Amino acid sequence: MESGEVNPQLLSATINTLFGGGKGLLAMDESTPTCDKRFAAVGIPQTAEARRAYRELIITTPGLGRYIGGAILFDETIRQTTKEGVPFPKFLADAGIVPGIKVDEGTNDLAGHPGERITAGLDGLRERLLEYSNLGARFAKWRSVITIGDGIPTRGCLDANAQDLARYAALCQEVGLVPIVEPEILMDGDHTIELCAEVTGEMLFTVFSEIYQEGVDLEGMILKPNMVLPGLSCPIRNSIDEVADITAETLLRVVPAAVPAIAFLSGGQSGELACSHLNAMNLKFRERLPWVLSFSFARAIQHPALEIWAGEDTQVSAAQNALFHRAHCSQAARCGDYTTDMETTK
Ligand code: 5MM
Repeated sequence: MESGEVNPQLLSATINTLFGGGKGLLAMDESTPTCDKRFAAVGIPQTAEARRAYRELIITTPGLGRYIGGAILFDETIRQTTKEGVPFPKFLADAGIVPGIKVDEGTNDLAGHPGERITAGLDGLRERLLEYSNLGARFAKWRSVITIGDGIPTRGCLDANAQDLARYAALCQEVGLVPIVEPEILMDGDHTIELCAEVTGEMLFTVFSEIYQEGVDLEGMILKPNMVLPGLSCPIRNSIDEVADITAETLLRVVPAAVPAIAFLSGGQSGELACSHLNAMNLKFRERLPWVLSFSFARAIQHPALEIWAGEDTQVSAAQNALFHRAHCSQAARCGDYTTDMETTK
């Protein structure tokens, strides 16, 4: 193959491994500031060694590969090793979990658009992707952040973020990495679920327009969207079925059937709620979904484990049990087999 040519078989093989057997993804790609914020909230020291120890706890959870097909790492994490000196990507691969990498460099204010953000990281990305590939990554992730508020999002913000997502995806495919395209509509605000559906649909339409224009192979990418939810301070709270219906219908209108998999972010929902929503979509829309509908949760899988661990060596095993349980529930939801009884019969 010539340089720059996409290898669709390689991309498809990676995607099949990520989602085969009803599995989904574990996002453990918190940047250092985000990880430190989560540590500070439960009183864990914010050091590189504590971050390493926490990520080791996660990836050495016995049997995690039964439910998790791929784990998204952060730049610091992909270079770290277990206590015994095994590089994290190798440990994951040996456990049957495909290593992936977050390649965006966070968000900045979007010039000329007060209150809106643009994701950084395209400069030098081709070279970084090659390095990550050499470190063992087989897929990548880039997150754009869209806020709903007074007069926002603007068309300029949607266009700029969608174009960067598409350019990132094309660069990934060129080096054989499967791109996860993550346009996140934040839950912050008092907007209704209907407004979230409108903005989510508009952003996804814009993203796929750019993806067509950039020549991205639809069969060789993964979409990581938000679920369609009311804003956190919206007084109207919607039922599980309402969220499932409006989310699935929004996606059915705009996501091409050629895309093999959709893996939701949890966005700050509890593990139980995120699983209930995902499960309802897989149950109610089983006959209509052209794509795998799975998960790429961070907080909805990790949060209970982080609280139990709290930086204490003696708590590692209990924390791993909690992580394993959330991974199991997420996998059940991805198959439409989750019930809240699973939460009481651990
Ligand atoms: C939205 O965040 C992604 C999914 O996490 P949740 O399931 O908790 O919503 C997550 O992969 C995120 O992109 C990473 O944690 C990196 O976040 P930062 O803010 O550190 O770039």
